[in-house]
Amino acid sequence: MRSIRYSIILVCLIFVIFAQGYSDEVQKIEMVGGEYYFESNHIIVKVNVPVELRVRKTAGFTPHNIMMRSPEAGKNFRVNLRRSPRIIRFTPTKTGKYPFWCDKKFLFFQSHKNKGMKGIIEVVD
Ligand SMILES: [Cu+2]
Repeated sequence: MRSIRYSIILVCLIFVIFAQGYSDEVQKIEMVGGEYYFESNHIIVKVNVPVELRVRKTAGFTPHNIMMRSPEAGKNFRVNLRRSPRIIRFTPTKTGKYPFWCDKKFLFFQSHKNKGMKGIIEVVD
């Protein structure tokens, strides 16, 4: 009788451990960067839930990147874009609106950011 009780407890424990492992939610977002925009340029994510951002660039020779400089909110990266998606993972740790942009610039021309290649990640509760 005692061993049955222990078996049941053990099975429950294993179930709880597995359930936790699989309940990890990930917010998957796809994005495209081109001349001179991001699609989408306004993204809404939940705070403290991991984000997987898949960003690719449109055809063409103009180089693009995507960057964020909000380390206080868990977002700090600069990734060059390619035709195949680059995967950027982060977990937003604070609510608010945080900018992202492309900082590429050709000679004395305007930066891509100033031409409109920018957006906002809005982190909500
Ligand atoms: Cu660009």
